[in-house]
Amino acid sequence: MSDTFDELWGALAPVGRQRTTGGYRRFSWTAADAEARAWFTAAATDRGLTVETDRNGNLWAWWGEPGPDALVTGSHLDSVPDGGGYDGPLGVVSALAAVDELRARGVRPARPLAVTVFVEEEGARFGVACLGSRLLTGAITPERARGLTDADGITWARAMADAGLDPDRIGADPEAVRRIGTFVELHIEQGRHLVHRGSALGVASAVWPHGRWRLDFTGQADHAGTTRLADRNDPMLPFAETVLAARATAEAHDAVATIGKVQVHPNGTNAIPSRVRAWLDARAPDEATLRTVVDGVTAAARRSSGRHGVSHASFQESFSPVVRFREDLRDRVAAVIGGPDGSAPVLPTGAGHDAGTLAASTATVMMFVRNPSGVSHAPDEYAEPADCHAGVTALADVLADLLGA
Ligand code: HGY
Ligand code: MN
Ligand code: MN
Ligand code: MN
Repeated sequence: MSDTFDELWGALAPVGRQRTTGGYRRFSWTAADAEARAWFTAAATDRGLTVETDRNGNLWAWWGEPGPDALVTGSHLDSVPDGGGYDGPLGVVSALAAVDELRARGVRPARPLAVTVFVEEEGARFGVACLGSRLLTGAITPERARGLTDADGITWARAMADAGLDPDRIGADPEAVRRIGTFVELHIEQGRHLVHRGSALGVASAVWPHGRWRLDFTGQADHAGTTRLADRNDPMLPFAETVLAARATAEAHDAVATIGKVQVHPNGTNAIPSRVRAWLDARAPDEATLRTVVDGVTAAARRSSGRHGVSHASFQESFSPVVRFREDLRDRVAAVIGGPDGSAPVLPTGAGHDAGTLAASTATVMMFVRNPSGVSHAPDEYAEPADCHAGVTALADVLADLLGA
């Protein structure tokens, strides 16, 4: 058994980690991202893999000549603000370690194999999740992507150009998608299903439909001390009522709704805001329920804004339909990683992934590694070393099985 996981993990772990909280801030096209991409390129090159950057900024490290029916595995290296260290990197590090494991077993792939890193999976800087895989598959137009901006108004095009890539080349890459025979993504579980099942590993059955909506509340800026309450058009009030409405609506429909990002303008202690801009992240087991929840929240926002003399507008910024992974592939992988005591658990996820984007056009399967606390998108995200190593062995088993080795 080759055991390079720890060495790979130790080299990547410090990149983008915040001293204050231990969480990660690895936003696309920033210095931390460049450092993470350089780490990946060096680690892959050290393994004799040929690294190429596609027109959208995704990284592909090839074992053998790039070609049709490739077996591809990987994930992402970017994070949410103050995120955990496993969401994304566990899939990338495990893929490189699985290549080492396959080599140690004497496997020589009869078909091309690639390890990938998709760019801007979290959408933490530019607002649309899975941007690299959406561009690759044509699930977002290059025009829309080029114009996406971060909190400082820097566009995707500008940030990409500053990182040395040509934003005029971005867009669907049908040749690159056709080349993928099967995509396998290993990911830390973002929940506690595997803990409850007492299993280190699991396989995804589906990704819940989910999306992001921007909610704008526009009122009248004024002095906090001299403006009578009756004379106010304070956008903070309908915003606050909408946060509570989102929770109540989601609860009533067994869905989830989160408002975790808010921008207040002008954001002064002694100034009644002129505008509150908030983002709703909503997810549900099916699309009809998701639509009901989002309609309920935006209706509540409109009603509340009317009551407070505030104008309201809501915009859908991204939407991911339900993904059901191919059952034959799902069951095959569950059998391979389940080992002698039977198939591994199969579970849905409320988290979006590049595997979900690719599933629309490629045979795709996702494997999960147990997360003892279930916490994710936070510094406490963690997986036991023994479970990480089990994930590498299982990924190598799955790749070997899919290679017919
Ligand atoms: O938001 C998500 O579900 C994913 O982590 N991008
Ligand atoms: Mn994530
Ligand atoms: Mn992820
Ligand atoms: Mn004053």
